[in-house]
Amino acid sequence: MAFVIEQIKLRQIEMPLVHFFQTSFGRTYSRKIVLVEALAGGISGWGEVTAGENPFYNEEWTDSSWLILRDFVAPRVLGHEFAAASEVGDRSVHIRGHFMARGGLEAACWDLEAKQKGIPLYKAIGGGAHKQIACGVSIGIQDDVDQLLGKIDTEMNAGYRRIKMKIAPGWDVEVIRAVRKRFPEILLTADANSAYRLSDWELLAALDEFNLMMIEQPLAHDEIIDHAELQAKLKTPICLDECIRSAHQAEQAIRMQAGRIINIKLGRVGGFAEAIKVHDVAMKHNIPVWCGGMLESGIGRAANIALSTLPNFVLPGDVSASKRYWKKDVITTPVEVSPDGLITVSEGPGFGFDVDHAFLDSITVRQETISKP
Ligand code: OSB
Ligand code: MG
Repeated sequence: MAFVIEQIKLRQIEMPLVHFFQTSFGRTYSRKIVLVEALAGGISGWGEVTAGENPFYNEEWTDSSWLILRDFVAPRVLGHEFAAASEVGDRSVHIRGHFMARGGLEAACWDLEAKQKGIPLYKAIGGGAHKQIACGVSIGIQDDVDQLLGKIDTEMNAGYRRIKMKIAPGWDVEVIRAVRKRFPEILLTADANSAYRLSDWELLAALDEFNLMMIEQPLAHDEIIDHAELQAKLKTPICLDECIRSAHQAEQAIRMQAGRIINIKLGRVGGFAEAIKVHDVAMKHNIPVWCGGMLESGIGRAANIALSTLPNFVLPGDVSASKRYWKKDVITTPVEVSPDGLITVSEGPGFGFDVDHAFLDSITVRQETISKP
């Protein structure tokens, strides 16, 4: 079903997190999120830009995504006839980087297409292999070890199936030792967000004794070759996050044995079309994937749920309940997780939730509607 986007609405919201979130690159108390609404024929599709508040995870941040979308992506997409949402990304492939900005609009177009067809987003993307999504949680660096142990206890009791803890120099071997002592059996992973160098390999090899399911992105954000060298020295599987920005890079990383698991993030790879390709490349090579999170509002969260229904999403992801992040989410019914750690996929049209417009307006700090000149 073809569509022509008549208007694009950019909206920036601000929402304080229930608890701060700290990675190796910094601490966040409040999110500044850009939401994208794509309008065609009276239908509106919603997407979320997953960029952070600063260019520390990758090069993008809230403000850069706004400008890229307004000045470079929207003019290429408005008024163009698309035969399918899968073609939207192609209109801005000439832009270097800025995948999260581009991915926010791309995701909005998939939601639009799904609503046009009257089907759930997960069906529009060819998913549906899982009707329930297995959930893990990502727990940031805390003020002290007791606070971390308390958080892990809370999340295990809530039913989550896998605990990921953030690590950084000074918050690694001894902290993981303390976690393992208290929780010897849990599925445990560690995410370094690029905090180490290959020369730190002995410290990373010291983590082998803790039976981690994986160690995520230990080395630089754009590094594949050193990860291959590191993986050869470790028993623990490496999971790649930051450095996989396309299916081509996924294929190269797999070929080089730079890791044994891939974390797919919708924004990081520029949207659904590329995320599906990364998924397919990994599946072809028997590399399991899971869905990463970027502290999304309900709109991005719903997109992650749809993505997670593709068949090779076989490991618990970082997609968890709205209430872990927000006092109140931007969707009328929050994302909930069952006591056995599952999210049931919505059968509603599009992304499967209703936007709480009044609440959204109350937390909007800027808004701009872009139409074809
Ligand atoms: O590396 O997965 C990451 C949040 C911000 C930036 C990077 C990462 C994360 C998370 C959060 O781990 C996952 C979540 O949304 O809960
Ligand atoms: Mg990560």
